Amino acid sequence: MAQRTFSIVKPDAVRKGYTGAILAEIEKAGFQIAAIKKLSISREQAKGFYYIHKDRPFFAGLCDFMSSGPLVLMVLEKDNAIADLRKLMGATNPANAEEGTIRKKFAGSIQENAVHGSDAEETAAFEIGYWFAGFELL
Ligand code: FUP
Repeated sequence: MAQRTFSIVKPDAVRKGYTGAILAEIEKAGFQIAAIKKLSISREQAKGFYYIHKDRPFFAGLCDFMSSGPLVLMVLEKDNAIADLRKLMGATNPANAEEGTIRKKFAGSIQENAVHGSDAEETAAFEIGYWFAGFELL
């Protein structure tokens, strides 16, 4: 059954002009783009999104980075979307990402790692609801 996940083309990848190439990888892998928007977010919005990491040492740097320039927010749909997107993205640290993954191709560092993808059904539901209104997902 089709499942939804939430994804971001992060500011590093947008800045480097990789948005189109990353969207092409995602579509080539069989995902439908159910909703998409490009915007700049505030540090407060980034903090709310990454709240789960609030006590981690990288939290402040991560929120600065995510609010450093425009990003592309997406809801993606396909069978097994959550796990399949994680596989397509590759490891969090691009140094450990497998050949052919988005992070291997486009990420520069563990922080500036090009893409986000939800890691579970509950987080996907939270993340989609955090960035998209119901009317944007008809
Ligand atoms: P992922 O689910 O692969 O995006 O990774 P995590 O949820 O573990 O981390 C969320 C984000 O925090 C990563 F995408 C990048 C950032 N991060 C760091 O900047 N440093 C770290 O050591 C770990 C994660």
